[in-house]
Amino acid sequence: MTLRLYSYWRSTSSWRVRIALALKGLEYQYAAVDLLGGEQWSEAHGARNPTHQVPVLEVEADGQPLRRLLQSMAIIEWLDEVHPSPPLLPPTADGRARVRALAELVNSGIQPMQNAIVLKLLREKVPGWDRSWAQGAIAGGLAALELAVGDGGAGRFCHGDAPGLADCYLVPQLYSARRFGVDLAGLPRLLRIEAACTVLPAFQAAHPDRQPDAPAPATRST
Ligand SMILES: N[C@@H](CCC(=O)N[C@@H](CS)C(=O)NCC(=O)O)C(=O)O
Repeated sequence: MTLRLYSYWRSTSSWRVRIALALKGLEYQYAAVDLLGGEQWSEAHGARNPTHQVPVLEVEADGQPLRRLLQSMAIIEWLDEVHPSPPLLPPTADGRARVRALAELVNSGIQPMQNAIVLKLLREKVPGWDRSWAQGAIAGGLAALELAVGDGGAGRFCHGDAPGLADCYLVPQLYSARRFGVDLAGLPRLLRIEAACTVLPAFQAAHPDRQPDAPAPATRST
């Protein structure tokens, strides 16, 4: 089976999938989609994903038609079902509901508020307003996540002592928060979990700076 991930180095949604692939030790082909250069709007990418977004995971297997998986949550859950070891979701229904809720706080609660298309529309309506909007949305969402992980279910990671689905969402979101200049001082649990993640080789391999389409630091836009 060949896996091909359509990704952009700094896309937090692609990064989630890269972490999951790395945690599972799965080899994959990296196919860069240059979001800054507008490549997502090409006909070719539109055929892969009607939303023109990344990530897209293509799956090629002998004798089977090409499959395209969309949406980081669906992709990571598919990976977990098809490649169950190590598991990214806990064994109990209660545990899975907790982990999915933590991930959704980021996936549907924070990231859609600060994604590039939303900020562009805001900027066009009220110049200069996009950054403070994003800061407010991220700060509010992360404050809720800090409380949610403090319910007793966290260990070294968001759920227990092994990295899992919720951690795939947390780490990229904290990176994004820093890019937007959000004050993270009131989030000690999230920062402690992030520190436990970032020492792991899987999280290091998935980092934007390590991706083939990452530009040299001196040539990066903010
Ligand atoms: N809910 C989607 C979100 C995907 C998403 O927002 N992708 C962004 C990058 S993080 C994107 O492709 N944006 C296209 C653009 O900036 O034009 C997922 O989890 O996969």
